[in-house]
Amino acid sequence: MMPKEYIAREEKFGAHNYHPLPVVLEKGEGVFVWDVEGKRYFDFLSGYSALSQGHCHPKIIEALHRQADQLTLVSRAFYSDALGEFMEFACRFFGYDKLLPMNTGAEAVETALKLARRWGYRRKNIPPEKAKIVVCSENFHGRTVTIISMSTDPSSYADFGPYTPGFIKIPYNNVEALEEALKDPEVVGFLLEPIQGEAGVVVPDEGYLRRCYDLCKQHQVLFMADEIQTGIGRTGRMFACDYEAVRPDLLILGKALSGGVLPVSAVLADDEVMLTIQPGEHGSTYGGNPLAAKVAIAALEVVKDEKLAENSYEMGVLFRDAMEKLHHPMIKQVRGKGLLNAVVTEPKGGKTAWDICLALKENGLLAKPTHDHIIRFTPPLVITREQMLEAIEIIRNTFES
Ligand code: IF1
Repeated sequence: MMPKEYIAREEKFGAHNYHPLPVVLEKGEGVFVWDVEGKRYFDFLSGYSALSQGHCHPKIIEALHRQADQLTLVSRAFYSDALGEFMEFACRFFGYDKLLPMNTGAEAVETALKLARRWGYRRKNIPPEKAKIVVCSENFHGRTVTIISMSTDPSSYADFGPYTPGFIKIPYNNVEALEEALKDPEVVGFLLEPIQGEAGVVVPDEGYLRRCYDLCKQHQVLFMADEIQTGIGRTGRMFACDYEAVRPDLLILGKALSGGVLPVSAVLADDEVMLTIQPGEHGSTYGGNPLAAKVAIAALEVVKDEKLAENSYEMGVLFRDAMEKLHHPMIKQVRGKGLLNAVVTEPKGGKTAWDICLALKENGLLAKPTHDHIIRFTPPLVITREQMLEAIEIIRNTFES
C-alpha cells in the first residue's frame, strides 16, 4: 500500500481527533523511524517525550518480552512479584516514601487531584466539598473532563461542560498571583508544569519554582509537579524541579517512565499524603501490572546507566546554540532546557510552522508545530553528538531553503 492509502483508511474508519503530519511509520530504532516506503527520519517528537530512551531500546524490549511470556496482569486483588520491585526501585531512585501506580498521564494527574483533596479534608480540616486547587493558565495536564475543567485553552474544553468545580486559575510564572490565591484558606494544592510543554515550551523565570514552593509551605498547601513531560531527564536534570532544588509534595510521572513501550504513570508522595487513601478508595484495572512494572524498571535503569539526563543537558546546549546561530528571519525565539526545546517562528511569505514541518519531513526529520507558529523539537535523549549535528544540518538547510 502507498502512504496515502494508509491515511485514507484511518480517515475512513478512525475518529478525526488528530491531524497528523502525512507520514506513515512502520519501524523505529533509537532516534530513527522509517516510513512504509523505507525512508528514514530523525524522530524529533519522541512520542511527546515518551520515547526518551529511543525507539525499541533493546534493554526495555527484552524486559517486555521476558515478562510477557510469564505474567502480564493479576489485577490488584492479588500481589505480584514485580510490582513491589518497581515500587521500591522508584521510591529509592526518586526519594519518596510511596508510589501509586496508574497507566496514562491523565490518570496520574486525576490521582494527584484526589490525593490533594483527600489530604485537605483529612489533614487540613477543609470543610467538605470546599477543597480548591490552584492551576496555571495555558496548562496542559490531560484530556479528562475534570482535567480540561482546569484548562484555559478552548480547543481543550469548549463544549465539553459542565466542568468540575474547585479550581483557581492564575497566570503562569507570576509569584504574586499565587501569593494572592493562597490567601484562600480552602486551597489544598498548587498544580503546575515546571516548564509548560503544550503551551509551547514556556520556561518560567529563574527562582519561580523555588518561590512558589516556599509560598506553598508557608500556607500548608501541597506543591504538585506535573513532570509527565519534563521529568526523567528530558530537561537536562532528572526533574525540571531539580534546577531549583525543589522537592514536590506530589510528583506526577508518565510518558518516559515506560520508555514509550506501554502506558505507565505514577504519583510519588510521602506517607502523610499517600496514606490518606485507604484500600478500596482508588485503583485501576491495569495500574501496577507486572508487565508495566518490569518495563518501567528497565526504562529507569536505562536513564540512569546511560546518563540520559546529562546527555540531554549537553545536546540541548548544542541544539539551542545552533538554532540561535541560524539568525533566520523566520526564527523569532529559541527556548527550552535540555532536550525539551521549541523554536518560535513567524510566518514569512505565507509560510507557516506547518509548512516548515512538511519541508523538514521531506528532508528526513519529523517535528510538529504547536499553537500554529511554535515548533517543538524533542528528540530521544539517547541522541549522539554526531546525530545531533546531522539533524541540525537538516534543520538549517530546511530553513535556508
Ligand atoms: C494529546 C504534549 C499535549 C502532558 C502533561 C499530562 C499529560 C500530558 C504535561 C497527559 C500529555 C500529550 C497528550 C497528547 C499530546 C501531548 C501533549 F504537550 F506532550 F505535546 F497534548 F499537550 N501532563 N501530553 O504533556 O498524559 O494522558 O496523554 O498520557 O492529548 O494530544 P496522557
